[in-house]
Amino acid sequence: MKLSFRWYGPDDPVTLQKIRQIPNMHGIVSAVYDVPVGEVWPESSILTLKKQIEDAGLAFEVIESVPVHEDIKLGRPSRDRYIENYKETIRRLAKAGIKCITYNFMPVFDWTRTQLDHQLPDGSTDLVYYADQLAKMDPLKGELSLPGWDSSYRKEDLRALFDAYSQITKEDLWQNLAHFLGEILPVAAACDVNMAIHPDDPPIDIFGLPRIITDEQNLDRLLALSDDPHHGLCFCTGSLGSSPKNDIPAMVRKYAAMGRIHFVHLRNVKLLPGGSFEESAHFSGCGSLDMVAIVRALHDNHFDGYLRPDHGRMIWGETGKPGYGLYDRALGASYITGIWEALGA
Ligand SMILES: [Mn+2]
Repeated sequence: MKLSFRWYGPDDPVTLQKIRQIPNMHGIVSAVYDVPVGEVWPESSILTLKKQIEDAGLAFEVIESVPVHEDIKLGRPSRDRYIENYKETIRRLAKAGIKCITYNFMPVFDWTRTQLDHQLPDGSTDLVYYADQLAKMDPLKGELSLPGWDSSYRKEDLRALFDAYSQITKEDLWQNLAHFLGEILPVAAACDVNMAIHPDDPPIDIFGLPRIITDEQNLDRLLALSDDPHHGLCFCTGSLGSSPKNDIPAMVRKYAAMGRIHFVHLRNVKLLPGGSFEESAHFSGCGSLDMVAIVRALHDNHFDGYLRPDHGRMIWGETGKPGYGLYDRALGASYITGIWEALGA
C-alpha cells in the first residue's frame, strides 16, 4: 500500500511540506489543471509539477484525473481528435514517471452533493447528499449554483449537453466507453501505465443523465472489456458505498484478488433513508462502512497499489476547498496506516 494524498497545486492552501509530515506518506496525487478538457497536457507543465512534488520529498506517480472530453462519452465524430490527444497525454505522463492515471466516464458532471458545509453535532462540517434537496435542484433553470459544479459551463452549453445525452442510452454510453478503452489501453500497456476508472459518484442517475459505473455487475462488465491488467479500477469506497446494495468489503476483496485495483479512495459514508448520505470521518464508528474489513481485504491480497484518504470534514477551524482540508484527511491517513500496521507485515 502506497499512501498518497491529493494536492491541487501551488494554490492549494495545504502545502506539500505539510503533507510530507504525515507519517507513512509516499506520494502526491495531482493533475495539470490549466489545460482545457481534451487538449494535450504540455510536457513543461507535467515536468514543473513533477519537480515541485519531488523537490518536497514526495513521489509523483499518480494522476487524478485526466478528464475525458464529452465528445468521447457521446461518441461524436470529433472524438477521434480527443482520443489521439488523450493517448499523447498518457505517453507524456509515462515519460515523466507516472504509473497510474485516474479518469471517470460520468456525463457532464463529476461528483454531486447538495450541500458542502453541512454541520455535524460536533461542530465540524461535511459534504452531504440529501435526496429532498436534490429534488429541488434543476441545473437548467435559474442560476447554476449547485455545490462544487464546474462553473465554466455556460447555461446554453449545458442545455445542449443535456439534449445530446437525452439522445443516447446507457448501452450507447457503454459502446462509447468500450471504443475509448479499445483505443487507449494499448497505449497505456505499451507505456506500462495503469488506467484506473473512478466509479460514478453517487452511483445513480442524476437529472436524467445516464450513469453506468455503479455496482458490482457493472464493474464486472467494465473489466470484461479488456483482460489487459493495465485496465483497472480506482476503487472509491465512498462513491460505491453510498449505495446500500454495494457490499464494499466483498467487492474490494474480489477485485483486489483479480489484481484490478490500481488505486483506492478510502473514505466513509453514513447512509440515511431514501438514498441520502453524509460523508463522515474515516473511523468506522462514524459511518456505515467497516473500514477494517476494507483494509483487511486489501492487505490479505498484498495490495501494493496507491491508496489515499478521500474527502475529509472541515475541523479545527480550517477553511479551504470543501472535502480537501489537511486535518481530517491527515487523521484519515494515520487511521488507515494504523489499521494496515495492525494487520501485520
Ligand atoms: Mn473518490
